[in-house]
Amino acid sequence: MDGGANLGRDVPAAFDIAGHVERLNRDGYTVIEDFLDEARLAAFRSGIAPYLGAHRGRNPFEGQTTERVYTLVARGKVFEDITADPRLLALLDLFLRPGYLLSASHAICIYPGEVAQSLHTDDSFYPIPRPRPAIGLSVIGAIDAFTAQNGGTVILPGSHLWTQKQGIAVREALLAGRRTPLMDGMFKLEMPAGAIVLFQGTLIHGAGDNTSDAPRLAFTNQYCEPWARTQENFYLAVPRELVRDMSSDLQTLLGYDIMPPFMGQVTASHPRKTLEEGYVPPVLRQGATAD
Ligand SMILES: O=C(O)CCC(=O)C(=O)O
Repeated sequence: MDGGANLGRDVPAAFDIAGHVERLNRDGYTVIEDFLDEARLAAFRSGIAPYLGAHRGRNPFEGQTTERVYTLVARGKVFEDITADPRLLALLDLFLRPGYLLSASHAICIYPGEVAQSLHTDDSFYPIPRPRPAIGLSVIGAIDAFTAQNGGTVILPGSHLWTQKQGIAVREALLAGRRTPLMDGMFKLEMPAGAIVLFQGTLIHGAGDNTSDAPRLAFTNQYCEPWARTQENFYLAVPRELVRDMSSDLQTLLGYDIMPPFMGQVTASHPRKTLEEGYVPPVLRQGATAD
């Protein structure tokens, strides 16, 4: 993947697409430090506040001292904006086919005392042997600054290129409390509030433990190829009345588009037709085979 073009996205001239692409190819991840400015950070905090404080994770993977707020994209304008930020899309355009989808979108609040999440890859549920190109890319964004103490994401640079065997060797070593040379580069990502890390779905990572005395608020948005099944079922989770008012990029991310020649069609019509006011599915209209 080279970083030559931005495919017409409205990105600032100073945004170093080629540098980000180089790091994504080489290390499997790249950090965009100034992704959210102060205004967006404040909007994120006030937008998420009504949803926080009610839940904890139901298993060690979600984190039993961690709170997740799913379907974040549909919970307010700031969440829409960060999901379809042109800088991010300009990078995703270079790794995924046109019509790529939002696969998961949630806030992650790791409370003090949380243990480290097991290391994993975000596209491991696609049963295609490694090494292989990533089927998705993920964002983890810092609303609170990430530190080595508060749960900064643990990353294994270069692991996006590994075989299945290498990943298993690291997981076994960790379970046995051993180290392997494969773990030499492993580190906890520290980044300022407002920064995001964008990484390949094949990169091994996991949330760190929170030994600090404050929560670590973050979000993840994960994107996948248009032919892959998404983790969150946004067709059912996001009401069409909300999708109707979203940007065209976001409508595509939520699946209201076609992957040529006809993947995603709705009764032989374009899925955006379902967003029209008063739309009635053909199956409920006598004599209608399509729109
Ligand atoms: O919150 C983090 O730092 C990582 C979370 C993560 O990797 C996940 O939940 O899949």
